Amino acid sequence: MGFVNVEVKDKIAVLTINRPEALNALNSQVLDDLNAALDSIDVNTVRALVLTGAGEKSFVAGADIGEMSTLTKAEGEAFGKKGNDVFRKLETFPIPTIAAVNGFALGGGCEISMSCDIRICSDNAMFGQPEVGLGITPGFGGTQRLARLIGAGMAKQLIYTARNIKADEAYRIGLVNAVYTQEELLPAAEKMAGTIAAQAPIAVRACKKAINDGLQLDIDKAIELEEKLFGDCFETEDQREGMANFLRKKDDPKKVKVVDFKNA
Ligand code: CO8
Repeated sequence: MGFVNVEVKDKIAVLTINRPEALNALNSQVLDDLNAALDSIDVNTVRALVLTGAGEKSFVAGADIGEMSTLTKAEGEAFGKKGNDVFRKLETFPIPTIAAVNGFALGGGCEISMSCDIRICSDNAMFGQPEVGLGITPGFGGTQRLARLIGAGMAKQLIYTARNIKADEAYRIGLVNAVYTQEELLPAAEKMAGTIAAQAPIAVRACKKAINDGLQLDIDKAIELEEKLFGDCFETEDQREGMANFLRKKDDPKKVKVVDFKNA
């Protein structure tokens, strides 16, 4: 699909942003292709998604500076909206998403990784929001998501100073969950996606919705939302089979089996 490769392996999909000659920088076409790639995923069969970048050097080196350099105010705002619409689609994608950050994740690259549920990275990864050094703000959600993920104080420091950070610091401040060697990164992401895909899909999706939507609500409303989503899991085939499997196991440990959840 143009600048985005989509590979579906059983119940997981791997999306690779593929513009290595520009370190996978996001121009309008890449954003359109990413939008189309997300639309192409059948979320009834695919249960987890991995997002990565082509090549060994870069995940995404930001929005395309060449394309942005001549934009008017109105065009700048429209470009911001274009990116935000795609990133919001990714953030609210019904199934879990994992960013496998395999190198530079700068500007829009850091921002797209933060639109995923989970970030893991290779030891050569570098994160940052260098926009103020270019005379702009992070415009694809960086001011909002970085502050929510690592706290306002650390986000402000990184954004105001335009300082890039390496993988170990990204791990220390909680921007990524784990750091792997370059060779280990994608297999680790696929393994995690596979583990997620083996759980009851209706429940996993409900957890994503509960966490994402709940974080935008006050605690009483958030708990109400959790109750509703918890209730929605009952009477599903997967809830019945998941619990029945546990009870069979109690009767006779030899009856332990991996439940083949049907997404029903
Ligand atoms: N945009 C366009 N092209 C890029 C970008 C980019 N962000 N990053 C790298 N490239 C291109 C280079 O121009 C170069 O192309 P060419 O071979 O034709 O000269 C090629 O990729 C390879 O890059 P380098 O030669 O620079 O590779 P180095 O290893 O020397 O350096 C770096 C790698 C450090 C990543 C360097 O390329 C760099 O600093 N890139 C820019 C990083 C950056 O500032 N990113 C943030 C951009 S701003 C942004 O993302 C805002 C998001 C919100 C937008 C809101 C819209 C309103």
